[in-house]
Amino acid sequence: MKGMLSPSLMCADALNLQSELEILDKLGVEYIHLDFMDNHFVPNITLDANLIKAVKSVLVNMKRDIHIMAFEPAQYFDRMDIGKGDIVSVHYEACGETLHDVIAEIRERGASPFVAISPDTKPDVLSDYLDEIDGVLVMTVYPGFAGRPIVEGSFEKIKAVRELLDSRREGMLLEVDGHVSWDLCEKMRACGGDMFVAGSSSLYQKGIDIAEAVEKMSNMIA
Ligand code: S6P
Ligand code: MG
Repeated sequence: MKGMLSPSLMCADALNLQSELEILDKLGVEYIHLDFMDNHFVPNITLDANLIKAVKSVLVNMKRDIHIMAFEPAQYFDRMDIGKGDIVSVHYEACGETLHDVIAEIRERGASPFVAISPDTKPDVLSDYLDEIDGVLVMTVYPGFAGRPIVEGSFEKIKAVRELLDSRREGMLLEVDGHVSWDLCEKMRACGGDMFVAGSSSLYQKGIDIAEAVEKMSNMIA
């Protein structure tokens, strides 16, 4: 599977989101990463559900990659207008016993369910869900904020999740989210990542030319 980019909209220029989205779409970027937080599961709030819905009207080719860092995530699905073509990641740690139902609801809406795991969660917990999901989002920083340092052991964790996914069936996606920097993205790819969330450690560094940066990073994770 070729490596894919998912730039993080929470790191883009908040006063120019529409033009930033249009530029990425025209450049052929595969996904736009949309972080939703409830200020409880994580101590922050970023993109709001109405904004995540509104993004849909601007996209031509790029698909939404929605990462919900919230308890009871299904309550937001209508407001985000979740449907065909979307990837929706919900956190293992936030869902408890409801996770099977939440995954089923994402699937019923025609979207692609992923389970996200925070740095302290072991890959083994994924086993019960692998037959129901299309991929896993591995957090390589503690969720809640951009610009955080990578958590020790993240490369080994990407490798372990890759092995787990491949042992179950072909074509499952592994998304890496957190400190996907110029220095680390190639190693993350070599460890088995397919999709890479690009934020303040790469595409959204100050003064960068976005077209050049997208091309450079696409080549690095090809
Ligand atoms: C963090 C969020 C991430 C960030 C991304 C930012 O809770 O889920 O998607 O947007 O990590 O990238 P960086 O390079 O600043 O870590
Ligand atoms: Mg995220």
